Amino acid sequence: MTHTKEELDEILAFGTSLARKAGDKIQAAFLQNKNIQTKSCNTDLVTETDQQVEAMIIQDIKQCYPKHKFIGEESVADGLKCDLTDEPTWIVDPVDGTTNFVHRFPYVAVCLGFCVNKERTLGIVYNAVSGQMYTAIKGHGAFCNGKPLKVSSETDLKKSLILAEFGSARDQESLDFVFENLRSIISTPVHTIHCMGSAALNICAVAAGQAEAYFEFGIHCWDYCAASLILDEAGGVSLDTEEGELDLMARRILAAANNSIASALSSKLVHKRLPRD
Ligand code: LIP
Repeated sequence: MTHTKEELDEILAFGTSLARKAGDKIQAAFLQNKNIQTKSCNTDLVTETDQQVEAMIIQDIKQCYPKHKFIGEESVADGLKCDLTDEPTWIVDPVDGTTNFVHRFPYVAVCLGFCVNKERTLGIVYNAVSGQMYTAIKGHGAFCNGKPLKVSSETDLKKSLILAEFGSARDQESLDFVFENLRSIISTPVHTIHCMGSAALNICAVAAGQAEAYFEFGIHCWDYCAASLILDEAGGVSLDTEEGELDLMARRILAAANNSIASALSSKLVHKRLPRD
C-alpha cells in the first residue's frame, strides 16, 4: 500500500492534533502527584498517565483510521505482540521520558511513528512541556513548529556534544556496559556527554543541530521510530550502532549529524545484541 502526499499531509494533521491532545493530558498531570508503578525492574517506571494517554491515542486512531495497526509501549507491556507488518502501523510512545515526567523534569514527549510496508513514513515527536512539535514526512523535510530543521555541520567527534542514556537496567553487567561506552566516548575526548532522559527528544536535538550524536542500546521501537525519521529528514543519519541500516526491532541506535561523526562514534563503542522487539 502507498499513500499520496495529500493523504500523508492529512495523516500528519490528524497526528499532530492527537499529539497535542495527548500533550494536554501530560501537562495537566505534570505537576500533580502521580500513581507510579514499575515494569521490568524498579527503575523502569510507568504512571497511569502513560496508560491513559496510550489508550486515548489508540482509540482516536481506531476511530479515524479503522484499518490501521498499532504497536504501543504500554500495550506491549500489557502482553500485546510487537508485530510490524506491511500494513499501515502506528508506533506509539505515549510518554517518552517517563522518569522525567515522574520527577517533573521538563523533557517529556509524545511519539507517533507511522510505518507503511515496514518503512518509517511519518514521524511526530511533541515535547508536551515546551510545546515543541517535531514533524517529518519521508522525503519532505523535517520541521519544529513549522520551521525547517537542520543538523550540525560539525564533522569532528572531538568537537561534539554527545547525548547518551543510562537506560533502566541497574544490574552489574548492564552498568559495566554503559560505563565502558561512556568512558570510551568522554575520553576521546568529546566536548561533553549529556543524559537528558528521552530517547526521542535526544534524537530531535541532533536533528535540530543542538548535539552531534546520540546512541543507546536497549531502547525500543516506540522510542526511536518517529524521531529517527525526523533526524534523517533534517539531513542526519539514523543507523544501527554498528553503522548498518537502522533496524526498528533491534533495540539500538546511533543517531548522528553526519557519517563522519557516526563512524568515529561507532568505532569507539562496544556493541551488544539485544532480544528483538
Ligand atoms: C525511555 C527512553 C530513555 C531510555 C529509557 C527508556 P520511556 O523511554 O526514552 O532514553 O534511556 O531506557 O526507554 O520508558 O520513558 O518511554
